[in-house]
Amino acid sequence: MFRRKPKVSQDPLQRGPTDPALGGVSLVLPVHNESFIIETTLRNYVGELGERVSDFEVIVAEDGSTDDTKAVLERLEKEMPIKVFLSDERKGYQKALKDAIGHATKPWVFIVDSDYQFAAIDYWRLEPHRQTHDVILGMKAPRKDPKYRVFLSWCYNALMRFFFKVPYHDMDTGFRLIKRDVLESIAPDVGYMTFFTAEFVIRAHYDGKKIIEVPVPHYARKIGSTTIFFISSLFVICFKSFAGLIRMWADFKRRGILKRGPMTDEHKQVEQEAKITSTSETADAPAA
Ligand SMILES: Nc1nc2c(ncn2[C@@H]2O[C@H](COP(=O)(O)OP(=O)(O)O)[C@@H](O)[C@H]2O)c(=O)[nH]1
Ligand SMILES: [Mg+2]
Repeated sequence: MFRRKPKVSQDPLQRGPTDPALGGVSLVLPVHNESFIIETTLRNYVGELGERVSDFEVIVAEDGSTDDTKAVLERLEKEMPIKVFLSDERKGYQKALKDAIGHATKPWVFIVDSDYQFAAIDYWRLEPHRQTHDVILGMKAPRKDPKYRVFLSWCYNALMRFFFKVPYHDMDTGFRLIKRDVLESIAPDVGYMTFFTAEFVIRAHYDGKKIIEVPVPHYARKIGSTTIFFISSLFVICFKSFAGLIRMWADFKRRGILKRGPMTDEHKQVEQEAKITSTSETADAPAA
């Protein structure tokens, strides 16, 4: 139960250039009411990665902001290589992220919270794992958020480990680099839990994808406040998250996914053969 605290590696960072054979990267930034910090975030990420990642694009997914975020983005779009998508209505984090993934065109998608709680330079901690993994999660080491958030997140991750028997410790991270085809195949199924990443990680795990957690530094929010975990709505968020977790667990149990464990190549072959047989049976069946 108790483990040694993960530590950020002190090895010098190899800051690109990336190997073009690994494919380009779409940086996706979900944004809601971040007028004071979004410019800093974008300048840092474009400055650090723009020239060093071969074939790079930036997708900004703004979502129903009621402050000046839209105006700031419209100004920045004229001078920086970014693609901005604005929405008048707030879709919510999960839906906004699913839509934003649809705009990404590169083989890898780097999804990062836009409030600069993760530094652009720490992308290079994830990069070496592109050779061997499908989903690379930046594990906050340590998390620099108010104590109640650290506690809630610890409980949430512990519950997910308990119910789903997964080995991960920071499944709701806001710093993740994921193969686009994996995102595209799994993201449409995400819907039980309130947010996105934790449910995505569990589904990817059972789909047999290779997942790694890499410790990265995390910084306190410099300006603005959380737009998701307002203290006033904490009870409702916790209740909804737990209810979603239980419904997903019941669904996985009913479908035998928990018993089966993560898909192996053998499972995939059996499933493929079953699909071929059922389609050929349908084709052979006489028309009614
Ligand atoms: N697209 C979109 N982004 C959101 C929404 N709510 C928050 N965000 C963004 O999601 C990221 C994480 O939100 P934040 O409130 O900082 O969550 P916390 O770090 O977990 O406290 C930030 O970049 C926000 O701008 C939303 O409704 N839609
Ligand atoms: Mg934040």
